[in-house]
Amino acid sequence: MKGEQKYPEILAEETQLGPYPMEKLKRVDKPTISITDNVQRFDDREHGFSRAARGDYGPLAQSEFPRFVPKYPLSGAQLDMTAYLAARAQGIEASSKAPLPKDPEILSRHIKSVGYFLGADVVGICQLPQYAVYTHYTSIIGGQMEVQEVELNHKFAIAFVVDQGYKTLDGSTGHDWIANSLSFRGYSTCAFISRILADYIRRLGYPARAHHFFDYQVVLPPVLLLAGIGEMCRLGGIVLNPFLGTRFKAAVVTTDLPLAIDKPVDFGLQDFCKKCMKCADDCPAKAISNGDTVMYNGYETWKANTDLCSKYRVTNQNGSACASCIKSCPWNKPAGSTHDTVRWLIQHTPFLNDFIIKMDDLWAYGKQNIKNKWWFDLETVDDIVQIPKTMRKK
Ligand code: B12
Ligand code: SF4
Ligand code: SF4
Repeated sequence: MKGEQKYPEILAEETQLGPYPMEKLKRVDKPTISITDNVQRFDDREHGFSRAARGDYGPLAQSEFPRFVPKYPLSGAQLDMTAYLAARAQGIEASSKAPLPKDPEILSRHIKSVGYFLGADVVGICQLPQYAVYTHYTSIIGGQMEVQEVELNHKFAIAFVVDQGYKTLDGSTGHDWIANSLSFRGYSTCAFISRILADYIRRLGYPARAHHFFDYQVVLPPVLLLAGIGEMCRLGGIVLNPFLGTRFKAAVVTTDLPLAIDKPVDFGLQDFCKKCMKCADDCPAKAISNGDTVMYNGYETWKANTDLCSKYRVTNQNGSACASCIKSCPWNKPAGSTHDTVRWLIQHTPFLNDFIIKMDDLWAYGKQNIKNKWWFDLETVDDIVQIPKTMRKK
């Protein structure tokens, strides 16, 4: 087009944009689980945390709900900052559109590069499916809680994830005092990145909204799946990435900026999860299915008992929340050539999967590595920080 700015070729090349070689994964037209045309939208007042807060899981879960994050000083500090970002209004787009290149591929590679520049570990883009939009959500703008009906018609969803931290999880049991800080490492960084990314797109003249912890109008796992971040896994309707396992938190920015979309990925996880039960065996709440996939709400999933998980995470007296299923998963590994070879084998030689799972046990992966424990075990009770009751010597 006359007068259109030319951009360096690099924006259109298939080079690796982020820290992991996502561009090398096999792409498929449809996700590796079945999804029908009959998936119903969900009301955010009915998920596990809302139910714990209103007393559906009994008086202990209800009274613990407001303190299960801030009872550990580090996750309390992370929660405060995340809540501060969530309470900010999201704003409207600039009155004129920036002179951007017309090619959606270039725009997508640019937007992904912005995500990586800001600190995301994996970024993908898909069309926003309406079934992933909540029917209602609880807004906390300006500190006021208010239930609102959701109408969100943005065409695209930019999905990204942030690592919860391999080394720290390695030093943790998975359900101790640091567990919630691992979650909030992801949540706080996701809030920061998604708010900046959405604001940037609005400054280019296009509508955009950030969806992150405390301020979601979207259920994230189906969006992560369609954006090619990973495949659905045994944990039950959540996504596993081949380079991070499930050791991440995610956020989404929805927008009408005209973007090119990614395809879902297939790295052989469905067969692997069928044979591997490590997360189900290690879950302290016995919330993860060790059976086959089932059809639920119009899609195929390993249905977890989310009531048991929610109750356990909120009432855990030996720590703050839980990440045991993330820790024990054989895909929870650091980057490196040995692990890259195993990733390749799983995709290309599935008959070796049983052997790979046995080797993972033999090498004691998934056990606590005390050498990597760097934090203090502390619990705040009535404003006093103390050694947790459950850890005091009798
Ligand atoms: C509430 C909540 C929970 C609650 C209760 C969940 C529930 N079902 O009520 C509990 C405490 C159990 C929980 C636990 C965990 N959670 Co959680 N949780 C959420 C939250 C805030 C809301 C989800 C929700 O509304 N569920 C209610 C309804 C929709 O549940 P459902 O019908 O059973 O559907 C679930 C899945 O089947 C899938 N899904 C929904 N619709 C569709 C449609 C299709 C087509 C498909 C394929 C899937 C799918 O998403 C739902 C996830 O709960 C989301 C954030 C978000 N906005 O998505 C994070 C979220 C799903 N959790 C996340 C994680 C990582 C965890 C944990 C691993 C904890 C941890 N230490 O990090 C565990 C895993 C437990 C497990 N076995 O799955 C991540 C998942 C990212 C990913 N890998 O996909 C999210 C997206 C948070 C984030 N910002 O990153 N969680
Ligand atoms: S977070 Fe903990 S309780 Fe919940 S499914 Fe995972 S291991 Fe089980
Ligand atoms: S522990 Fe095994 S079964 Fe569970 S999600 Fe990881 S690979 Fe799948």
